[in-house]
Amino acid sequence: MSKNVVVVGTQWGDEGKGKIVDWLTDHARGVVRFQGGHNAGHTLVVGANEYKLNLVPSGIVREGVACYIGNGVVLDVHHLLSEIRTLEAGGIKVRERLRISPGCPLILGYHSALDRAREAAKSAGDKIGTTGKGIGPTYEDKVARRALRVYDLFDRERFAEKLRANLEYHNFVLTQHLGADAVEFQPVFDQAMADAAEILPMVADVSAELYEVNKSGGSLLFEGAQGTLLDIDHGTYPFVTSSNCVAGQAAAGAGVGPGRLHYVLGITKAYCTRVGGGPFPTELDIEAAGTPGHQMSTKGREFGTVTGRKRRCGWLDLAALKRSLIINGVTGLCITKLDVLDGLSELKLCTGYLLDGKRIDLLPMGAEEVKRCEPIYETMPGWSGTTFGAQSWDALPQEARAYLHRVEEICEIPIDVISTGPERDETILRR
Ligand code: 2SA
Ligand code: MG
Repeated sequence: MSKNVVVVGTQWGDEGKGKIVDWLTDHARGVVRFQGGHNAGHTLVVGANEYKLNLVPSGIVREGVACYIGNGVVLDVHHLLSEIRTLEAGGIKVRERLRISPGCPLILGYHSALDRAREAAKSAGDKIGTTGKGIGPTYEDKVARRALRVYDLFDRERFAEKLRANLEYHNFVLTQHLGADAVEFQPVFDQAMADAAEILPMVADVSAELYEVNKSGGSLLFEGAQGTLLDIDHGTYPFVTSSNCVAGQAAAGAGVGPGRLHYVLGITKAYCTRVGGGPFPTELDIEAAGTPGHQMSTKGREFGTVTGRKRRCGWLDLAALKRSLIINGVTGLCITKLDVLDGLSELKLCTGYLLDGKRIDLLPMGAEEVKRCEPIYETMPGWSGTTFGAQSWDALPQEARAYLHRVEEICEIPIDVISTGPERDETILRR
């Protein structure tokens, strides 16, 4: 019987989803991306090799697993092709195993130009801190019903006509409102047409293929990108990405019925990170040596995979996690990077906030209220032993088990998986 699993980040992204998707892929016939674009950075370590993936689903490093890019993904075809070439140079067969939905909106040169010009025009406190990849402007075009989609690439005339209209519209904004340069038609058109021929063999009816996989008893893994608190609707708006990152989006962004999503695995880092702007109630100083924040930043190697930016770090926020569990309908949690906390004398868990003098225990909606939240902490003893590479629950120090138990208790959710290192076998399965 097929069993489909959705893997989502429950924080602000970079929870370690890529490794878990890769580990789960043993049991799946296909891995599906359903939102976001090449703003995502998924790092996988397999033996001596490290892979950094942006668009290609993490299942690609397992032979025989099919990979799908669903209609909910905004696609920079040129970037995808370069990622494919890099993987192929490393001996991984991609083209035979990757399927791309014809419905993906295309990211074209003017989208990243708009993204960067808009960020540049914002004052320091208002900057979203986007990845500059053109994600937001492309989703805007999609919702405004003017986007060029993958299938448009295969009709030269229609593509040219739509592209001209879009450039006329966006160049006005770029030059008149943002003081940026106009984007020229010809280079965008020529590159798109050259790339079109190369991706054509990979374009397929993803929704129908996923249906067939399930019908024949195969299981699917839906690989979320970014994290719940960056969701366009439920995140700390406007400091969010422009897609829905929640588990329900797996259905709409891949073309599967919601009844076929059987298990939602929420990936939660043992502490929090955030890259880019926006409120972060449990944020710590990461610069002062010898502090917990510094340890999270350095030992956790918290740098953006796409942009190289330093990620902000802070204590695990259970009030935010609870919000995530509700929105995603999480079945069970996977805790990652526990070893980064090894050696800290005490640990703090945020169990709620003081908001305008009142205690609340769920992250509020929108950035303005979140900004005013003062975290309420519960302090727990740290552990002196190491959790790195532990392969069983019993191998964890007693204090580490107590910390995890407390998370389960406060959030009323089981921790089904614990990841104790980047390698596949550095994983504890609890049920
Ligand atoms: P965008 O580019 O429009 O999606 O940016 C909007 C916000 O979403 C955040 N965002 C991310 N946060 C964490 N990880 C992401 N992927 C990369 C990584 C990020 C990187 O894996 O490290 O390399 O900097 C990701 N993508 C988008 C972004 O920071 C904005 O706050
Ligand atoms: Mg990442």
